[in-house]
Parts: sequence; C-alpha cells; structure tokens
Amino acid sequence: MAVVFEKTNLLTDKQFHYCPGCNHGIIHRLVAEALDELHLDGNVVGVAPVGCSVFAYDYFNCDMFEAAHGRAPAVATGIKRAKPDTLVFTYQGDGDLASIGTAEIVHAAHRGEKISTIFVNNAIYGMTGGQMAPTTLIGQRTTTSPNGRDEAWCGAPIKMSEMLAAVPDSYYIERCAVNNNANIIKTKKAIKKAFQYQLEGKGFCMVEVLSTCPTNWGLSPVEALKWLEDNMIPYYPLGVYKDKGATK
Ligand SMILES: Cc1ncc(C[n+]2csc(CCOP(=O)(O)OP(=O)(O)O)c2C)c(N)n1
Ligand code: SF4
Repeated sequence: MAVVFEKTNLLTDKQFHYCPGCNHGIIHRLVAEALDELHLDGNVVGVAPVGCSVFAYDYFNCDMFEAAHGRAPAVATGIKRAKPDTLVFTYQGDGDLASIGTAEIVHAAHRGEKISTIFVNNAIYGMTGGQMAPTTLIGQRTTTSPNGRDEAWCGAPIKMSEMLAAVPDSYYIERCAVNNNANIIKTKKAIKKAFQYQLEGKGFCMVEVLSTCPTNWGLSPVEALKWLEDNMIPYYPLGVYKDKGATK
C-alpha cells in the first residue's frame, strides 16, 4: 500500500505530554517537518525553553539544549557563534520570550544573531497555572487577573513581532497562527523560510505563532480555536512584519 503520511524523522517516538487541544504539538511537528525537508538531520541544535514546552528536548530528534527561563537566545548565540555552520533555533513561549527573556530576545535581534526563533504566543503562562503574561489581552481573565486585564493598571499587551521588526538588524519577522489548515500551511512556510535564511547566513529571524491553551483559558479545544480567531488575531494581526530578503 502506498504510504501517504509518515512521521517526520526529526521527531522522536516519545508521546507529547501536552493537554488535549494544545497547539504546541502542531507547532513541534511543523518545525520538525521544516528541518526534515531542508535535510538538516544531524546539523541542527535546538534550544528548549522553560514553560509547557520544557520537554521539547525529548521530542525533537536533534541535538537540544535546555536554557534557563528566557535565556534561550543567549544560549543559542553562544552555540551559533561556536558552530556557525550549524542551524540553531530557539523554541519559546510568551512568558519565556516576552516577559523574563525580553532583554535576551531584544539584544539578540539587535546584534543580528544568525539564529531562528519560534515564538509560541498563547497569551498566558501555561505551565505555572495560567497567570497573566505580558501578551494577555485586555479584559482576559487569568488566575492573576480574575476580573480581566486592566490596561490602566497593567499596560497594553506587548506586540513582539512589531517591536522586533523595528530593530535595524532583524532580518525576517512573521506572525502566523495554527487555528486552521490554511494557517497551519502558512506557518510551516514561514518556519521553513526562517531556517532557509539562516542557512544563507542572513540575520535574526523570528516566527511568532499564535497558539491555544484550552486548559488555562477554560475552554474546550474547539472553543479555544474560535477564541484565538475572534480575540487574538484582531489584536495580533497575522502577516509578514519584515522580510529583508523579499524581492520587490
Ligand atoms: C527564573 C524563573 N522564573 C520563573 C519561573 C516559573 N515559570 C516557569 S514556566 C513560566 C511561564 C511559562 O509560560 P510561557 O513561556 O508562556 O509558556 P507556556 O507554558 O504557556 O507554553 C514561569 C513563570 C522559572 N521556571 N524560572
Ligand atoms: S497548560 Fe496550556 S500551553 Fe500547557 S500543555 Fe496545557 S494547553 Fe498547552
């Protein structure tokens, strides 16, 4: 019988620990497929975050490093500078990248580090029980904003793609989502492009992926996809924020 769908080589056989309906698993798969399609098996180092994807090192079938919370871009910088021919990526949540790790990501982008960052924005701290993140939407209820995030008290949710696109030496920044098939296909294309640019020696690239956390949002997996579409995408519009390699 003809095989039409197979597990990608760049994922191990370990079963994901993610909650039902969590989008981390889809995003892992897209990263692994992109690496596989670029024939990068054996010349890749990923840097795992602290957050629900802390065990990413068990799932990606390549060399992996575990960074302290938020420090993945600094760790990736060291690896890439020591091994410039290796593809180096970070995989980070919004608590990791946009809160405790804001300094690391901003400076890595400013230095134009030749690394690729996959930024998974689910608007909440998933692993620690659903606290408010810098990305939490105005009015969104979390365990630390039970009445909804108040802009006067907490400020506006941080838009990392817009911010990092403004950095002179960032090279490619795109925001995607995995809430439907069309967007999943676009996300994979964006991730592959970020890796391709790194292989060509270009500068800092980031793909932000809007993602669900049904458990801490208090929604079913299907409701969570709809919530993402109705609430996250209007505030975090999808699209390319910067692409220095785009042909005019
Ligand atoms: C130095 C330090 N501070 C705080 C924590 C607690 N902590 C672990 S994961 C996390 C937030 C994770 O949220 P996010 O990065 O959005 O990832 P998610 O779990 O939602 O995928 C926090 C605050 C920690 N592990 N280390
Ligand atoms: S807590 Fe949220 S982000 Fe973490 S695995 Fe569950 S659904 Fe995913």
